[in-house]
Amino acid sequence: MTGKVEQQLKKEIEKHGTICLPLIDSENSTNAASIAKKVEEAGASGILVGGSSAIDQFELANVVSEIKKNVTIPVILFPGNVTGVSPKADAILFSSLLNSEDPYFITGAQALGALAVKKHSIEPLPTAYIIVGEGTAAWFVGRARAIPFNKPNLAVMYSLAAQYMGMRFVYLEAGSGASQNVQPEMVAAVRKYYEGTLIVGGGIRSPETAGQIAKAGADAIVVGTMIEKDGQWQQKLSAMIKAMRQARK
Ligand code: 1GP
Repeated sequence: MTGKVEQQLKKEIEKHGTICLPLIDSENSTNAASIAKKVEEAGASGILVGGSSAIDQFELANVVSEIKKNVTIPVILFPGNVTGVSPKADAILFSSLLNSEDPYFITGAQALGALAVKKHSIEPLPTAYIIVGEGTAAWFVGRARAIPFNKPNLAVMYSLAAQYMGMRFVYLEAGSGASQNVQPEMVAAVRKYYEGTLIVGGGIRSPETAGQIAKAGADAIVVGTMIEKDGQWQQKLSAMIKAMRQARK
């Protein structure tokens, strides 16, 4: 039962090998609408909106509406809690933080938020959210028992479990602004086993790194902090997207 956005993302992945899904944090981004336009022009295939500490639903709703007016690519919610559900979005990474120590982040928030997703006809993308490395907001807020960066097998175990539980997306997350990104070795190990859509994010800030992660087998790469301020990052983002696409040729 795959919806419109999921099919569109699949087509983009077939076309480009690896796609870019920039993340706009509704609470940290200045001028989200203009940022959205720029990322679309740079070649992004969709826009994630959310963040682990975004709790203002009114602000989120405004940001989503403004972005929707400015772009044609899908706007996908990336919630850190039930407050991350917003009516105007096209889809939501309906995520379970598989390696949290708190059941609230594994099934609790999901049960609380599910009816709102249904009510507003937001397309749910069933996602296993797996946190790698410590010290970030996602790690702290989500009470994660983080997978060490040098233990790819642990990420494989969680990803395969996610597949067997029917989750069509896995998001390997080092956390926003992470001092190191998920290593290509871990991405490659997960890719070998996990058959769904593999998203990787956190601390990816250069074309070289983006290319390495793409080459290792990521279907989608998330870039957040770099595009937060409405500044001169557009060329760099285009170079990163180019590197992702070339890596898969
Ligand atoms: C965070 O993976 C995303 O949830 C993006 O990370 O902000 O470090 O690019 P950065």
